[in-house]
Amino acid sequence: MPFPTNFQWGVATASYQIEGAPYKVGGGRSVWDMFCERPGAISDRSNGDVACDHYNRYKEDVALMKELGIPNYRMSIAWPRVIPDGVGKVNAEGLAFYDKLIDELLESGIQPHVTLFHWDLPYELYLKGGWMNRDSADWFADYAKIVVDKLSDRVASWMTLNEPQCFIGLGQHSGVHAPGDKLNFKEVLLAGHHAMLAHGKAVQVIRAGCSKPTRVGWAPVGAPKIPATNSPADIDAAREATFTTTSKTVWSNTWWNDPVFFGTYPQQEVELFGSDAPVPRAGDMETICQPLDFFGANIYTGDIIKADPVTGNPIEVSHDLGTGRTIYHWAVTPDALYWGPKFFYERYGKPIVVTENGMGLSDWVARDGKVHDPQRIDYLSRYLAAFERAADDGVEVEGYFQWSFMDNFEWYEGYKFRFGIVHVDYQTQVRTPKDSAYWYRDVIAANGIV
Ligand code: GCO
Repeated sequence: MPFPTNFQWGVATASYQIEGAPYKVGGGRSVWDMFCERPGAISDRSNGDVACDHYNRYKEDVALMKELGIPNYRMSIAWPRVIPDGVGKVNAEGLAFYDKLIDELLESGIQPHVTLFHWDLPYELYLKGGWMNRDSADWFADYAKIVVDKLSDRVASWMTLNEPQCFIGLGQHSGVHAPGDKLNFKEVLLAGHHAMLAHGKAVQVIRAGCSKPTRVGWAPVGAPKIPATNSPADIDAAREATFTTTSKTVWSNTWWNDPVFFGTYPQQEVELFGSDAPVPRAGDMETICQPLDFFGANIYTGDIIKADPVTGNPIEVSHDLGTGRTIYHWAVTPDALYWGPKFFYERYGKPIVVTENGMGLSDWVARDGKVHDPQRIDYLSRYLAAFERAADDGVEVEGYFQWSFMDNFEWYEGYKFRFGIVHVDYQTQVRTPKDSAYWYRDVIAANGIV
């Protein structure tokens, strides 16, 4: 059995995607509230005002998690719910919501894994420049301290930022996520630098504020490359492609993880980005590079790479014609959960936590009252088999968080794309565990795929 006995099986969600009631009892506005008001920004014209109404139904949701035998829950905190203006006055009622939620989880035997930032930046901070403002690192550290002081007596697992590639890249470069900006590349990288500083400062706050043993990490996009064949040349090419970047893009593994784990920006990208690359101030890289306990990554798919027969250089090749696709049209590539953990473990040397993995579909309640999602079961079982193989090959694996516990607000796709193992009827808020939820319960009980 390659998964260790203390392996963390879990599910993941994020505040804006499930909670609803963003302004309830004193909460503030986030950039996602702003973005959703923009005509055309969200494909079904929806927003997170109600979402899964988790704010009001958290007890029911936790009870369902317990019933489904889920021992670990990755959740995030809405910064503007806790500090409506992002800095300054704390909204006691907002903080109390998370306090009650954590108690409810622990009373149900479920360990909370808290992400401090899953994209709902306070709107008031956006007006001050958001991540473009170097002070954002301190704003975030101050917010982290409020949360850590309140919850760290009970929360022993923390993640700072979710997917900087997305909230910086999609949020401020391509503009398809909140706040919807299209900055030039130099400014994008500057915002990213500040986000990494925020990460480092938050890690310091967590370490200083926690009295009991605590695991700390972050949850970037993990974009592994998959070798086209098992030839050593293709494997080397895939490894090289996983850790290099060929254009001015933030879709990089190394741009974000090298500073955080090694304290340096990757030289190859610094050269490629030229004068767009940020110039760190004295001490910045030391602040960014705080000791972390695990390598977290959200992994959904991977590109296929082979070695150029003459030069050996990586070349991207198409997925096989007719390859299975998720509702986002992401290729179904289970080997991403073999090669990703393997390459990341080789380079960064930390135990791997898959902080997200799952399949978006458009599923519905069938005439028999159940939700049949055989494709999701097949997807998850293939990916888990690959992860298990990585463990078998000596990769230290610490946890796996399925995205997502329940259907929710899927950003610019609104409520059309469903990632849950629990179906949510948005008219009635009725939750229906899908077939995959019962399947996952059995996987967890067996500590591996069944
Ligand atoms: C992500 C996000 C999730 C998405 C999921 C599916 O980190 O991209 O963490 O919020 O909903 O990945 O797209």
